[in-house]
This record gives sequence, C-alpha cells and structure tokens, in this order.
Amino acid sequence: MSIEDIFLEARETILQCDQERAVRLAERALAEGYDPVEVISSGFSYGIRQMGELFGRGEVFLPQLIMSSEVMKAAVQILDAAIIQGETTQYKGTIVIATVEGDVHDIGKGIVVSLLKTQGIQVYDMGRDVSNVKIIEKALEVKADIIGTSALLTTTLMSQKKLEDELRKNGLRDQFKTMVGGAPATQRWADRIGADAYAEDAAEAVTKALLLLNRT
Ligand code: B1M
Repeated sequence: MSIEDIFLEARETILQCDQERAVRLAERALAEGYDPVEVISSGFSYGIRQMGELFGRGEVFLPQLIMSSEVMKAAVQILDAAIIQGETTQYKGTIVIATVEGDVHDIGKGIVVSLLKTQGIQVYDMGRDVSNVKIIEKALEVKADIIGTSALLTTTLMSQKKLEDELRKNGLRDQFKTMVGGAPATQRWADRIGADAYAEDAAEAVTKALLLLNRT
C-alpha cells in the first residue's frame, strides 16, 4: 500500500467512524515500515480536522464527533507505541504539560508528549482540564524548565494568558520558560501574552522545546 493510500484511508476511517478499519490500517502501516508520526499527522489528524470542519458547519453532530475521536485515539494508541521513546536518565530538560482548565481536548497534546519523549525530554503530562494552580504546583515540585499548555477552544485560550499573569504575580515568571499550542493559538497570541514559544504542531513543539533548553 502506498503512503498516499494509507493517508487517504486513514482520513476515511475517521470520517466514517470505523474503528476496526482504523486499527487494522495503523497496524498495517507499521508492518509496512511507515513512519508513525507521518501517518498520524498527514492521515488520521487530517481526518479529524475535516470532521471538525463538518461539525463546525453543522453537517455532523456531537455524537459523531465523539465517535470519530474515539477512532482517532484507538489508531494513535497503536502508532504511539511504535514511536521510539528516549530511554535515558540524562534528560535534556523537564517539561510540565497540560490541557488547560475547562478543555478536554487532549489528542494533539498526547502527540506532542510522545514526540518530546523521543528527544530525551522528561515529560510530566498532567492530562486535560487542569487548573493553572495545579500546573504551577507541579512545575515547582519537579523543578520544570518549561511549562507547556494546550488549548483547543477560543474560550479556554485565555487560560494561557492567565498562567502568564499568575507566574508574574507570584514572582515565578523567570523560573520557567512557557510554550503554548492548540488550534486557536498562534505566534501572535504567544507574543501578546508574553509566552516564550508557540508551536503549530508536535514536530515544531520539539524544535521549540529544544531551543528553549538551548539544546539545538
Ligand atoms: Co471539539 N471543538 N469540542 N471535541 N474538537 C473543536 C476544537 C472545534 C474547533 C470544532 C468546530 O467547531 N469546528 C470547536 C471549537 C470552536 C471554538 O472554540 N472556536 C470544538 C467544540 C465547539 C467542542 C465542544 C464545545 C462541542 C460541544 O460540546 N458542543 C466540546 C468542548 C468540550 C470541552 O473541552 N469542554 C468539544 C468536544 C470534543 C470531543 C470530546 C468530541 C473531541 C475531543 C476528544 C479528545 O481530545 N479527547 C473533539 C474534537 C476531536 C475536536 C476536533 C474535531 C479535533 C481536535 C483534534 O484532536 N485535532 C476540533 C477541530 C479542530 O481542531 N480543527 C474540535 C487533531 C490534533 C492532532 O490536532 O489538537 O490541533 P490539535 O493538536 C496539534 C497542534 O495544535 C499542536 O500539536 C498537535 C499535534 O500536531 N499542539 C501543541 C497542541 N497542543 C500543543 C501544545 C504545545 C505545542 C503544540 O505546547 C505545549
């Protein structure tokens, strides 16, 4: 099967909410030696974004969106296991990462987490719907170098600004670098709120994290 066919079928499985086929396809892509990251980003992720557009236009409804994200998660789980994780105790740095409070979108953050781990970065993934207070507590506890937040809703994006405010208010701003991501976040947004970095996708998140750690 060509990589283009894999991409096309991956998108279809998401749009058709066909979990069995998605799982079989993920396994086949790995068996045929394709790069799991590429299969996620140009195949399944593309499909879920198309689903999001249909949802945004009212052409599909929440139950279908939920089903398609379950399909996405099942496929990503298989591909994720094949992404080589950095086996080291000599970490290049530590990041605490979370999806912000009020936001349950965690598929993209999960991909970011996997890729960061492949680069020997120690990752504390706090999950989703996490308050800034908890994020900061964890960052202090593990002496993180970077705090990374993901926000997918325009309404929850503001939490990334509140995190910057909270760090400043508590005299902690210089203690951590911050990175923001998620579909509505942009470089402009990062500049506006004073975040140290913005990343559009998981690959860029790795590049930016290494830059923040002076490891490039
Ligand atoms: Co939601 N949802 N959703 N949803 N959902 C969006 C975000 C939406 C744009 C869809 C739409 O209307 N077109 C819309 C937001 C509109 C807005 O705010 N303007 C929306 C809505 C409205 C909602 C609900 C409110 C729907 C409702 O209940 N009526 C609800 C909100 C619940 C809540 O959070 N409180 C909701 C729920 C859900 C599901 C549960 C069904 C499901 C999430 C499942 C899950 O994550 N466990 C879901 C999904 C799947 C989506 C879409 C379709 C896809 C998101 C996704 O997984 N993308 C999304 C549409 C879209 O984004 N275009 C949508 C694939 C993923 C690989 O990409 O997450 O962007 P992404 O991550 C990328 C980059 O952004 C970046 O790297 C990742 C990998 O490349 N990145 C980072 C992400 N985090 C980063 C952090 C970094 C750096 C880079 O550094 C720290």
